[in-house]
Amino acid sequence: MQLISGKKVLDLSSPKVMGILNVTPDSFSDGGRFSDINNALKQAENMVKQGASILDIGGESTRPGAEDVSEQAELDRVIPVIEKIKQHLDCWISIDSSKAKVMREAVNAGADLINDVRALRGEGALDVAVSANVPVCLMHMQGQPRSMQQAPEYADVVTEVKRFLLERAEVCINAGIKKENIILDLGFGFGKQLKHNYQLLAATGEFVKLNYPVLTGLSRKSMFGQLLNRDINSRLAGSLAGALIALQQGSQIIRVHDVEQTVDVIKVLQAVNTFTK
Ligand code: 7PM
Repeated sequence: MQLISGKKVLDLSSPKVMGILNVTPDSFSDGGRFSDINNALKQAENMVKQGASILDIGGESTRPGAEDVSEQAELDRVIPVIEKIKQHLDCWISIDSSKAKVMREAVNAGADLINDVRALRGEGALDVAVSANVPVCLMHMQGQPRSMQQAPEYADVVTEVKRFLLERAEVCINAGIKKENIILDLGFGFGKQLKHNYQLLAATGEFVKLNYPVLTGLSRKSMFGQLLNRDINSRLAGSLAGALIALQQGSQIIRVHDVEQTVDVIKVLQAVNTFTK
């Protein structure tokens, strides 16, 4: 399995790490400042050095409980960072946005992949993704970021998430997105109770069987905070355990803050496979 974007190829026969790039600007800034951009570039260089194949760049609008960020603010934060990284690094760049205009401008600025937690349901997003002709990550979310964690319910979370993702994939294919350009994401923490997150994690292999690459985003999430009673900065062990569980079931892309440690986990798993051949 591989992803192709323009001249770039990402081989998924071994798992790849997507590093989360924090582009929250310094206080009183909407982004675009020299210090914000150079800070982002330093983080980016570091993550690529540690083994990230993809950098996911987002302007904060999709965070659970978050207020919406204006389109212009998102553009101001994200576009200069994409341009800068494009100049200096040859990793894949992912734009984490649900807004059509942000996606379009990001791809024009050099983004290789669209990561949309709303699975291209926003106004104009599907059309932009079709024209952009780059891989897209479709994520499951129940409800809207602001309210989605208020007692989400499912009869059967695995069945419902699977049905949603397959339906969105079909809509995308019918609109003109190539099947090989679609990545699925179970959407940990997005309208899910603790039990739902763990039921989905255990069912990752069922999603892998659908024959789309599966992206797993667990890093530092509250499914570890709640379970382990750890605050946001003490969830590394939980996140690595979760990553390994997803990797063992065949998830091809792991989206994380802690690139170096996640790469080590992948290498340990690969050693088990290599030395038992
Ligand atoms: C606060 C809570 C801040 C949660 C940020 C988050 C995913 C994503 C996010 C994911 C994909 C985070 C989340 N999570 N995109 N964007 N998959 N594809 O932990 O799981 O970064 S935002």
